[in-house]
Amino acid sequence: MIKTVSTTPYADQKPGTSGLRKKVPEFQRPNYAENFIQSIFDSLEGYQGKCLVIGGDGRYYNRDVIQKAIKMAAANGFGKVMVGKGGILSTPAASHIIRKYKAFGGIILSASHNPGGPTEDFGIKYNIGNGGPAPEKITDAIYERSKVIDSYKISDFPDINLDRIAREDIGGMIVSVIDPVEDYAALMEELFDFGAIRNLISLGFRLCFDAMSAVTGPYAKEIFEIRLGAPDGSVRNFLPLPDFGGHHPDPNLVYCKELYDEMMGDDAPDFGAASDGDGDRNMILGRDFFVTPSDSLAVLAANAKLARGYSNGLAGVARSMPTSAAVDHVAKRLGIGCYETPTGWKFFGNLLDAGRITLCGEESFGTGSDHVREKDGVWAVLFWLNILAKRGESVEQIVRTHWREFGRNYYTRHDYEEVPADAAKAVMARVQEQLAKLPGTTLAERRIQSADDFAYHDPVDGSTSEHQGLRIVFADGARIIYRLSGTGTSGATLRVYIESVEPDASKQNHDAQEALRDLIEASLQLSDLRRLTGRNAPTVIT
Ligand code: VG1
Ligand code: CO
Repeated sequence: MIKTVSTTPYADQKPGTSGLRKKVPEFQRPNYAENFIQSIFDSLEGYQGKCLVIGGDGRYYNRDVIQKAIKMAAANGFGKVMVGKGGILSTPAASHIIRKYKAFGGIILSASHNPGGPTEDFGIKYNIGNGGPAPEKITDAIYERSKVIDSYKISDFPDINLDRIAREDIGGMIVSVIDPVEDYAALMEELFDFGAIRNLISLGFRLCFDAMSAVTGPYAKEIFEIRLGAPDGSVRNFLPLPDFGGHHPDPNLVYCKELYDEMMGDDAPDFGAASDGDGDRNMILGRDFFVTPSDSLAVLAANAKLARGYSNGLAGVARSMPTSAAVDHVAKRLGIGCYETPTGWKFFGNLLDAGRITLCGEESFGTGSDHVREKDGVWAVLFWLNILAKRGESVEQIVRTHWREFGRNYYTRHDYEEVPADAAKAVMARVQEQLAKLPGTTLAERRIQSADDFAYHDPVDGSTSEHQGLRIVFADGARIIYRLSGTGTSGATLRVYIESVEPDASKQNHDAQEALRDLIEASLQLSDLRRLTGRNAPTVIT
């Protein structure tokens, strides 16, 4: 039976960089999740009788919201729901399932790299039929709807058993509980040379993958250990836990310190990698060597032809604005298009759909291609393994050779987390008010060429997205960028991104923090950040 339940709107259901993210207790308020899900459905047209994919990263509250979403999909007239067993689907796997089965769209339950648990974060994101995050036109419509919603529809059948693979007709809708890994693993086998990687591993190459007690565990176990033959134990923290073992499932130098320390220590494996809560991020480490995500994108672009799925070369590449320009140098050499988009994967969708780009990435440990419409952690790891198997060199050798050939973009991001919103806004305002008079002046002994509030004009659909970060660009290619995070759930997170270009091979061996010291200091002075926030140091440096 279908029930129509009356409700009152919440004013704060504005999707951020990647869906709606809030603390679990906020999501547990009466009808909070229901309101948002109904607002999604109310913003869509033409889904009657079609298929909806539902899955999440296994965090606390995942199963509850999945049951609600299934019952609401039935009541709203979807013909079918495909849901991952155990409620599990990594974000890239969900994207693939949507595309492969030509679903109308999907609901992904995740707050990605944010911590999980009863008092931590939860999130809901809607993906469209191309498998990618809904574009701003839709997320804006969802938000508008959520502000006036007065009822939602839900079927009252019993909870679905999510723990066995089955297909049932319930309440006039097919519910199919699917293996979350199978289709995804098959896609990876098409794109990469598993034989070459298996061979590399059989010759003694040691890899270590940290799933951070999040969603990639089952994927990594199946792919790295079972299909590629890495010894048992190569995949760590492989059991998805509702609270990620109490950690931030964020693969960076701070939250994935154990793996990092191991990779920097004696007897380190040849290769280390990690992914985040929902499986779309990746961190790549070689023995005693950290690969900056921006460099990783550039290396993958330069070596793409070594992987089967990209042997015909690349149509073009794209990076988010704060990502370093390392990949631009590769695109130039290859003579292919290079696009600069705002932060967030939703901005790559049109370029991928239009066939303008094949690879894209973000500085925030996100890399992906046209195989799905999300960034993809395990995919990036396999791409690296494929290149390592084909080149027979170490991670460090490959990156250092790359720098010599294309120049090195020294890069760092400084995050100031949980800053009071007013203080963060004041920092942005302080920079904003100076933008107009900066071009032509000198800062950190470099001439400023341009300074603006980044606005993106989508070349495919003609839409414009404004206020995507404040950027200061120097004549020598260096940049300082200030941006407020759109994924945090407490206070504001201020991000400062700093980059310089070093074409001279004899000067490419410095530590990034050292090489960028003058620009970092200049960024603090220009924004008056220390005084306005009371912070003397960033929370996270990558
Ligand atoms: C951050 C990253 C951004 C990424 C987004 C979602 O956003 O900077 O590059 O696309 O997270 O990633 P923000 O607005 O906090 O800077 V995920 O893996 O959290 O879905
Ligand atoms: Co993520």
